[in-house]
Amino acid sequence: MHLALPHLLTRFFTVVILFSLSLPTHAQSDTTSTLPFSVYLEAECGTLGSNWREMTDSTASDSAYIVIRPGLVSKDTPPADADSNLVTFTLSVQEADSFRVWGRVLSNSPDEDSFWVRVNGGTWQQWSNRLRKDGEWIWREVAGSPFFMAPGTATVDFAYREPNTLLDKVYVSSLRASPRGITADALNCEDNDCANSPNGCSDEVWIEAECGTPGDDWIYTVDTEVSNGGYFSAMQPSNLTVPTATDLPDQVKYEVEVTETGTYYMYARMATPDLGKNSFFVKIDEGDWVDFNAELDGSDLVTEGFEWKQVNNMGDTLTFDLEAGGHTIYLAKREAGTQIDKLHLRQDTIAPTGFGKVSLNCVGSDLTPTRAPLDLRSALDVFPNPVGNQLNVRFSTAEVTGRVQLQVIDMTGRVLSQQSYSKLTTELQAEVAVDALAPGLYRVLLTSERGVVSRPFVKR
Ligand SMILES: [Ca+2]
Ligand SMILES: [Ca+2]
Repeated sequence: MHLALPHLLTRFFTVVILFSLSLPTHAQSDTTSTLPFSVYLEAECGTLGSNWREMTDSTASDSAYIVIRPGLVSKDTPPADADSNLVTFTLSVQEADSFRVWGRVLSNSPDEDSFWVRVNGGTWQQWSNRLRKDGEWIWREVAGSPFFMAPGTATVDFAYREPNTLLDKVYVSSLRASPRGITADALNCEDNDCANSPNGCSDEVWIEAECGTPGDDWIYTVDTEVSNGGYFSAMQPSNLTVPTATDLPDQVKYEVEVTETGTYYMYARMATPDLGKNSFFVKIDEGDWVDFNAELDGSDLVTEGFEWKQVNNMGDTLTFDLEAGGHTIYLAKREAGTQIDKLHLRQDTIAPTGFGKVSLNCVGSDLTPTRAPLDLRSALDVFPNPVGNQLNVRFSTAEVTGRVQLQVIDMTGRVLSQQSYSKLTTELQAEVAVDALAPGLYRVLLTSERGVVSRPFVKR
């Protein structure tokens, strides 16, 4: 079946193109991403416009939520694009990907259960479906999600629609798993983003365990209640023998950058399901392997859920003298089933809390087994190119059926228009009016359950 959709995008093209078109085209990946990214943001720690109120509630995450000032309603269209009307969340995206956005919301009435939401200043989405459940806090995915985001600073704006819809927390993730509960640590209440404020991170290193390069004996587990939505553990059987080589299947390798020469302690955010699953080996560069299997005083290493533990050598204090520059950390299996969420190097013995700061190592490794990569790029064709007034989009593959989102974005990743289709057969065809676009370079993006695929095009 061929779908012809002549008036697809015309009405959206009122957005002014603000950015120069000389930006490098390699800023966006043409293939499905393979690296996980997920962060929580407290609503009350966002940038709140003056029309928003922070309220307290012991059942909300961090005991606080936000709500629009009484009397403000904007049901048919978004309210005026003024700072006072918005709540803005800012985050650093390291790799182009399709990101799901969720909100933890509470509504008590069918006339009090909606917001407007947009990403990177793109099209406002009316989010008014399923926000209400018996006056309870619930996690729901916002309308229009997932959204494509390019590397760099990304923003998520909420604006009011109906009154008295409460927003507690926001979750942004490249993973499909649903957020749960309120225990996960939010990124935005303290200065926890090393990409946004590198000075605060200059004397320390943060490493997501699941973003290293693992051998075949490691398992990646998605868990939306741990840092970056996942952790590593080694497969059975355990191996208590100190390793004698590197790059073996039961090891994980991390390439890290240390910006300050100094003496470092290592911390691990980890969970020990039982006393037979509470140890691993670690080494840095050409150093000796360290047998980490006990608390610092030599007692049994036990955690309650995930906790930060100071890494030591069979109970003895351990430090690493590191020059500024690149280093390699190796992790090796000791007891299978020990769960490792995150690693941290710092120059004192103050244990981190929560998720710590955002790791910068979740880029660049094609080996991290997160989602099965599916390169659908050859299935997507856009023509003519360069284009004058009407762009033809053809997506031919039997691999993808179901809901498909078509977006036109500029070279900063800003969504200029979007439309959803139900792809029932092998081929989807759409005609996109682009006459309102300023001359320059753009990209068509198709998001499906199997991932993101994109093609650049030039508007004459
Ligand atoms: Ca909150
Ligand atoms: Ca993690």
